[in-house]
Amino acid sequence: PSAIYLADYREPTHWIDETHLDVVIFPDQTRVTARLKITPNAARAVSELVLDGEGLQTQAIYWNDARLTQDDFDECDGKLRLKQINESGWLTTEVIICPESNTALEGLYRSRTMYCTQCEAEGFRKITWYLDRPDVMSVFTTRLEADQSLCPVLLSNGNLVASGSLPNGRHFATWHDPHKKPSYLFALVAGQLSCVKDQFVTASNRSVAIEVYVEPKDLDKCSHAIDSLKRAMRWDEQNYGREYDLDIYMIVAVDDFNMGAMENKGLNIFNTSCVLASAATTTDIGFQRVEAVVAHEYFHNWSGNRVTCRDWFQLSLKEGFTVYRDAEFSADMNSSTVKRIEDVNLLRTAQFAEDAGPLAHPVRPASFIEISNFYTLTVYEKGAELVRMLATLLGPEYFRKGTDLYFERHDGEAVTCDDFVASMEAVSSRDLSQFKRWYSQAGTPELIVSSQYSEAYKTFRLTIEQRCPPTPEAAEKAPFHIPIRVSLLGAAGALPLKLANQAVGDLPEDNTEMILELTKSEQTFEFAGVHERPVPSLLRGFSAPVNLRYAYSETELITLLMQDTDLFNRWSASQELGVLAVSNAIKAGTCELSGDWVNALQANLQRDDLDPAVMAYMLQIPSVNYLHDRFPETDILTLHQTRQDLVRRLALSLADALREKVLAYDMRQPYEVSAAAVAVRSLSNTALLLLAEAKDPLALRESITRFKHANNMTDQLAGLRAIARCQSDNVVKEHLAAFYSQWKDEALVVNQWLSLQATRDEADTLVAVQSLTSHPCFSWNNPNKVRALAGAFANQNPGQFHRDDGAGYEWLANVVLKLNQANPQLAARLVTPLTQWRKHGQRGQLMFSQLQRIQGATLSKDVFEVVNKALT
Ligand code: DPP
Ligand code: ZN
Repeated sequence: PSAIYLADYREPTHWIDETHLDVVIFPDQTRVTARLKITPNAARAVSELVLDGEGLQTQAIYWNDARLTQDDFDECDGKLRLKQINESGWLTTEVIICPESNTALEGLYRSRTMYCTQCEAEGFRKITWYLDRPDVMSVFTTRLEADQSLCPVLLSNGNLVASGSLPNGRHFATWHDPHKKPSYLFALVAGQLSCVKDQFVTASNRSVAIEVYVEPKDLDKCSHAIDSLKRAMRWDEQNYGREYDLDIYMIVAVDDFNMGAMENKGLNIFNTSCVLASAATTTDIGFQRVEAVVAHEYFHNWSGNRVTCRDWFQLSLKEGFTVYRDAEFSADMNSSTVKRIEDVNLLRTAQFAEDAGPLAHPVRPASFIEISNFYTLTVYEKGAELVRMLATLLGPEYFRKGTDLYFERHDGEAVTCDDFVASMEAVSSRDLSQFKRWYSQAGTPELIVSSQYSEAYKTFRLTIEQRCPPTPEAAEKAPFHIPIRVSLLGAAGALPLKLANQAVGDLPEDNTEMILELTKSEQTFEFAGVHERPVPSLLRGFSAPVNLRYAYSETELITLLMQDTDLFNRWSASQELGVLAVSNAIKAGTCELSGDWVNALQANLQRDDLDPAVMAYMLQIPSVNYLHDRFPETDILTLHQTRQDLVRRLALSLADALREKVLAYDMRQPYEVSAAAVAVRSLSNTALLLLAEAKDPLALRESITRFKHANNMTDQLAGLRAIARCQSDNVVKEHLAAFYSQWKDEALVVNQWLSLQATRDEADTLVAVQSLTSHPCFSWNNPNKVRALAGAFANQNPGQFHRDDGAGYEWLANVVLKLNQANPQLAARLVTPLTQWRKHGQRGQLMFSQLQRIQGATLSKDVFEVVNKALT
């Protein structure tokens, strides 16, 4: 396999103005006839037309209704070449495909009772011959035909324009999508599905039908998705002036799905895990995920579908922007601080590691072998941070003007990240050329900050240096343009800020917070009129995706933890205190907790003006992965044990306050997913789990009570997790068995059951995990199951995955080899933890040899790219 490069981008040689598909489904044999209106692209003046296709059995090809012979075309290596296409005309191809044997879940495939599609990024070529690239946009008309009883429901994009019965128990439906779209947004569904209907009235008073299609057993789990959709539709009207543009919006829930969900025009296809929700079967986190993903896919209708990507290097244009949009939506619907904490945790623990490893790539990559490998945390989460920084630099008013201009300028077009930034520049008259380095340079910049207070001059200076480590695409980095939100905390709160060279007239009314713009490798910012030595509150709200280094003393961190007016930074200080404790423990070889830290947490636990959900996060010691980033020289198992020890000691020291939180919780309240209710559960369950780590007698009792008498999945699972941490092996097994027999018919709950077992830090966990792969509930063909077991084991069980004997690595490599050809996308994702081998010293050699073993097999493009980059 070879790489393709952004620098080689050329416009397509031909356009496809209209696409007429006829899809005739028979068991084991689906016939696809595509009639394409082709027009040469005058700008290219190339007469050869080269179409993409994979795994198609070509039956016939016609040009303007004349059947072509073998001399007229050439079919090889996934390309169909037609020589003299110099003028407009109709190309018709007939192919046979077999969705039943499609385990890669790309293109058209069968999942349980239905046929469905996944075309992003390059799956459409597995359905028919096409110019399968996002800058070729076409108007689609799709006729579906199938057996009426096997596939009573027939759906595609746009509006239903015809339907009816046919002889032999068959029927058909024809759908027309009036909006031009690239092939990756095509979708069809055919199967046995039930439907929940609702409607939404848009700001301009148009009525939109909402239809959610699920298996009949899941009909009672759709209301949360529908409510979330309606909230998202309203929110996008109010916050971005974007209205929905078709008369119908459909969502289909599919159990076998590689991604979370897919934004196909008018016909979203969702992984069941991102759409179904009920109190009995779904945790609070699950409910919030459904809300976020439903909103994300809906927001794509503008940021992705109406304005799409010119090429796949621009993926973050739609994904980064849409993740930013869904994050702001979730922040508005729930606790904004909690949302920010969750996102920053993900960035710091996983995206930073990606950006520091062999697979690091810029938000806009310059090359790739397999685009599926670039649906990454960098493209999504870091990409969203770039949009957030633009919003910070411009301020809300100009940012909104910028998005309005972007949508207006480019409606119906396929564009680039540069076009997005150009709209921001146009409305704000700011020069963002340096900012654009964020799109082309990989790596997480490090900010090294120092300060100097002058008692005599009443000045406070912040000197900020930026460095960015080398990444595969470049050793040297030019300085980034970094917005740093700061406050200075004095004894009585945040101080008014004035830079030494700033005129008083330029100051805003509330000037206790300021955005410093770092553009050089090193800069000093001097504040004047500072009458006491302040504690700087830096990078508030995580205003840039960087590693901040400032030598805070413990006392300063505690001041931030208790008094910062930015709640996010109070949490951030709590994490830094955790890092400090780990650092002390590593140095001293024992784990003494600082009394001041414990007292501060205690005091926070007793405050009633603090969001309990944020408090719950303040009680968390940073994850092992994050700690490993901070202490790269320390072995991962040492870090894991140190962390566990710290968690236990923290629980012991806070035991009284934690017990109070457990006992104050009333389990019998009716379940509600409001931010306030979620917060109370979160703190109470966090307290229970901490006490369970310390084997506190209350946890022994309460874990069982919570498991047995919970009226919702959040509490029941919290009970089970606590049981797994504090009870004897027999009691744990007994409750795991009880949980399974209670929920064996609910696939999504069974996933939780698998994950819980895969993340147990016990010597026999790997054996248990291996034997679970032969459990009747498990299937290698279902990505959710594989992720719940193998993904959870490799990513969330540091203690067992990194076993000294390397058996954890070996098993993961076996899983990757098993899935390599069957489901390349999934396999390539699962291999990720092994790619971090360089961080693991001696242990890393064991990971390395497993990567080599994988490399020795005949690899799919997906796995090939990841493994080869990891080994270079
Ligand atoms: N369906 C994936 C997402 O929405 C890819 N577009 O992020
Ligand atoms: Zn997306």
